[in-house]
Amino acid sequence: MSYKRVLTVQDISCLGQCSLTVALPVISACGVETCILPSAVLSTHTGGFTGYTCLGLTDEMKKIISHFDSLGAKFDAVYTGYLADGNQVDVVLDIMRRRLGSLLIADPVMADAGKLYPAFDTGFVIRMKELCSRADIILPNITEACLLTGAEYKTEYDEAYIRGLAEGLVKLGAKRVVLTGVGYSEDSTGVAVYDGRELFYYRHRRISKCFHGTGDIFASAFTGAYLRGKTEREAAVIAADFTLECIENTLDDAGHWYGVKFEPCLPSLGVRLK
Ligand code: PXL
Repeated sequence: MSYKRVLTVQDISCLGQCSLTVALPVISACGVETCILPSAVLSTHTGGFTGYTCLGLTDEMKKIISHFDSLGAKFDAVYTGYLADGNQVDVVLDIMRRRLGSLLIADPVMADAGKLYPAFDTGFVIRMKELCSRADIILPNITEACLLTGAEYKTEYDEAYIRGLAEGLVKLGAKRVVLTGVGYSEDSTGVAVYDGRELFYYRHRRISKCFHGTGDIFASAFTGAYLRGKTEREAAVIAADFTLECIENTLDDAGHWYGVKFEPCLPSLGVRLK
């Protein structure tokens, strides 16, 4: 088996089961070496906790990149998630300009359910557009796709609307689009993969309760599976099924509101990748 190495750029939320505390175990469970470039340290994620602390690490990121470069470090892919501010887009672009990574997988983490996350404004959306325009694969949810393309956010839509979003994102410059949270009926959701020509759709059961961190679970499992040689479609299906399994494992615990209990599900990733 070829051994792959990814550099993931996202925050450390010390409590909250998202970003790096999800990406490290999930990608590692896929059998892929996971190097990290922390964008910020937060006490918790920003979705539902109040009074969180946040230390942006832009200056340190620049130093880390220079050191990596001096070592001749190379990564099969750079996978980006939550960035602390728009300036960090320049850091990611610098990683690619220095050719430390050959493939850029960008999850434009900034919004959900029609709303930007608390830390972001429209200036951040403009910077995220720039990042996505350079990416090989992007993994937005519908809210993020709307912000990136200027399309109207809808909760009910048809395939033409989803195709329009995917086309808009490819027009922006992204080579491939993996759109999450795409549901055409009340009891189902799914993922759409667009390669600039064909729109592939994978539908699965929808659980009405919303959980934080599931976008990071999906993007991490997708990245791990893709680096293990799965196609974009196969990786999207594996990631969607795994995310659903993690949500199902959390449903019976009403007190566990801030993330999903993904840890007991990690062994199934190896099985899914066989
Ligand atoms: O799961 C996405 C995410 C990552 N990191 C931080 C967040 C969020 C979503 O709210 O707040 C800090």
